[in-house]
Amino acid sequence: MYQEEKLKELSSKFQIYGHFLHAEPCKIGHINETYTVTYNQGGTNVRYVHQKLNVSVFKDPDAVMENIMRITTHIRSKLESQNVDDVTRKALIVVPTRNNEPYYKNHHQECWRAFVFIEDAETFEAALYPKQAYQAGKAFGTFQSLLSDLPGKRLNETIPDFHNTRKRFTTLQSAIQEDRFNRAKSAEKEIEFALKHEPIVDVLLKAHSNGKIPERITHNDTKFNNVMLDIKTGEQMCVVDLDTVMPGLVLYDFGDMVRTTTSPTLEDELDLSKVKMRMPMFQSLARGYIEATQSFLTKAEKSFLAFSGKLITFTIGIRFLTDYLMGDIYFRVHRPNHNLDRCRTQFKLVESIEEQEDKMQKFVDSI
Ligand code: GN1
Ligand code: MG
Repeated sequence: MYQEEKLKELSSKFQIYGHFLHAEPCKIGHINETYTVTYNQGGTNVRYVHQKLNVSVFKDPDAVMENIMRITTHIRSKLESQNVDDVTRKALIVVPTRNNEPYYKNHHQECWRAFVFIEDAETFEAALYPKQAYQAGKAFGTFQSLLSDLPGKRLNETIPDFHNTRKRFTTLQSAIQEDRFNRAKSAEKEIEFALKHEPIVDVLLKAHSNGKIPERITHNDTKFNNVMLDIKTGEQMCVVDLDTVMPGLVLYDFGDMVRTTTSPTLEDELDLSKVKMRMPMFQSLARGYIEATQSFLTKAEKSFLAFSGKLITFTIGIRFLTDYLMGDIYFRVHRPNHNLDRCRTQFKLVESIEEQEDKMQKFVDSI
């Protein structure tokens, strides 16, 4: 997958004027292809991120990059006007091409972009202690808050109906019916679990269509590994992976934070006995998020926070299950049955949330 020549070629396309030294693939993420690239600039090593956008998932790269340019510029100018220090690590910086375009398309029709590498920051697959969960809540809450006054037209929907659980459920139903790879038999229990949960599918969609909860600008992929934490202080610096930032419900964001910060395990953990929703993580996450969003979060939105963890974990679970049944065409897989394993982990977490949902709800109500 890693082609050094290709990356070298890229270095002359962006407004980066150093000498290419080396590149390392970044192994996280199921969709795009990402590299950390080191350049020599007059004797000093500087790093950038080069990333190939997956255009079969993001079908309109211009729309994606238009959003990202608007978002990052807005956040940066807001932080600068507030005299915040260290702005280069608190807002992602897109490096334009030498023709001043936000991305470069090569002769294979691949879309590449470049970002300034955020130094002295790290990411984790799962939260190690509550302070990290607090920082995750704060990071995405702050991000939403910074974008709450983005001027101009509505952001582009880079993937329409991305978190529409009803649509995801319908797609699963047809994948079960078609069973093109003869895999439904091996996922009987998971299919049963999914179908049994149909009653939760429309809850947030209804609350939104009834006008109970508003559309806002949301991140939509709030995995814990998208939060950059300062290596020395552990404080959140910024969030990355902005391709799905678009109009959405804040509950989708909070739900995916619950999914990815509260269990000690990886998303594809095989030992399901280790998968659980840890209450102290949830409490810190909720506290960090509610503190950062107090300027806009409504009572109605807050009332769904605990539920959203279950819903989004379920939704990602059925997306993995659907992809397993459809022959692994969407999420990158690294072993046989990988998507089924991922689905099992999600459903186990849903069960753990269900066991503790009342307590989660009570906690949120108490702040
Ligand atoms: C994908 O590639 P990555 O890890 O950033 C997916 C998310 C899922 C996630 C599950 C565009 O994100 O929606 O929650 O995998 N992104 C897209 O790990 O589908
Ligand atoms: Mg992503």
